[in-house]
Amino acid sequence: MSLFYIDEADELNELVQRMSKRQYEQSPGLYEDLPERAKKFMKRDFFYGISYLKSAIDLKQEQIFVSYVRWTYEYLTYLMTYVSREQMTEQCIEFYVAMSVCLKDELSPENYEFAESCIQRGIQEIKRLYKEGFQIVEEESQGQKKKYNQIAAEYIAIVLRKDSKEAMQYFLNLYQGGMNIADIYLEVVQKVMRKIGELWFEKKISVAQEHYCTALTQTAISQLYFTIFSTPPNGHTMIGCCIGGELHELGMRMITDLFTYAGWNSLFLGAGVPEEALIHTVKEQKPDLIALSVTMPQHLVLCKNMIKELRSSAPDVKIAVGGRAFEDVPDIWREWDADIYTTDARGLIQWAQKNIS
Ligand code: B12
Repeated sequence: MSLFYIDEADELNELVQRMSKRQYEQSPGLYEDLPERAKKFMKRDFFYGISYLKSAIDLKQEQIFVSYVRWTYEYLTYLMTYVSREQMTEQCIEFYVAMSVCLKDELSPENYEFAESCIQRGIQEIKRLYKEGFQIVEEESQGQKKKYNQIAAEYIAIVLRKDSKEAMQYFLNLYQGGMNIADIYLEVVQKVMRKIGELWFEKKISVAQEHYCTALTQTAISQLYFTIFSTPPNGHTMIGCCIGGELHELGMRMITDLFTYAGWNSLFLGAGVPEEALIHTVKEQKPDLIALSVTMPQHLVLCKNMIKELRSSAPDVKIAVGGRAFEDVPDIWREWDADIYTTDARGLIQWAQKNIS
């Protein structure tokens, strides 16, 4: 049975319609004032909100929803600069009130109580952000870190002036200048991508610029493959993939590349791998390690279910989890029968070297 009583797309659509209607009723003048584009966004945000709330309830982790509320409030503040902060705050709170009212008949009393607690914590978070303000704070960096940050900034500048040719050479030049592959990946490329995410979030670059940077960077790192694939094999195999509809695949790709560089036979299955396809590949390849990546918290439940499936079809394989979605729930993997969670590839490789003989 589904968590919400509704199971069909039509019914979900209808629930979102009710939520939107409720919000317009609660906020006189909003319907007339809101541009058509913003109306569409608001509807989409109800869909998103429901999906995050469902994940939070399924996993009994309020933080998943609270982080989403925070993210949305900050994102909308950057997006809707034509609305005052007071109005924005009021509308966001009304949004969650509408959500709560309309969910009452859709959830069991126990789930509704949990959902209501998530929503109330989310509203408190909005009030706190309104009072205290927010901004993305650059980490103070010194020494080697500072050098890496400068390198990342230089690469971003190249990408933003659309110099594809120079970008393609950039990581190769770093390698030829003496920087090791793990540092290029984890200290430069990772930093670049996260910074690009911030620039998109703050509306300083467009969606197209963000996509261009991702595509270019994926190709530019492949210039290093001549050395990544040159390590003699160590006899171990690992499979890496992203869970369900997860599209963020660069992190997992970097992990499999670094395992390849450490001598592993690494199979990167990318994003959107059907469950049966992964199970089939595991049975066929008999890997020592499977690494599952989740960036968007809505896919955490699928990850949990996937681990269950893998445990019954390949009981001896080691299973690692990681990715941005775990940052809010860093201990949840312990309840799932996974073997390890680390925040980056270096930690996982060290763990694998110790625990897989
Ligand atoms: C590029 C990008 C995309 C690309 C991805 C393309 C691709 N081929 O990968 C596209 C355009 C598809 C995309 C789409 C979306 N994105 Co996006 N995206 C990003 C961005 C800018 C960079 C991601 C990245 O490559 N990071 C660099 C890698 C190296 O880091 P990483 O993934 O964290 O991986 C490292 C570790 O986490 C760890 N790790 C990862 N996996 C694993 C697994 C194991 C086993 C282990 C041990 C460790 C581990 O090791 C890796 C290497 O160190 C991020 C910004 C950010 N902060 O990351 C936003 C970001 C993740 N996206 C975001 C959003 C909102 C979206 C969209 C919803 C946007 C939209 N409205 O459509 C969609 C959702 C798509 C979906 N269904 O999944 C938000 C998420 C916010 C949130 N609330 O959770 C972010 C944070 C942007 C932001 N600042 O708000 N995105």
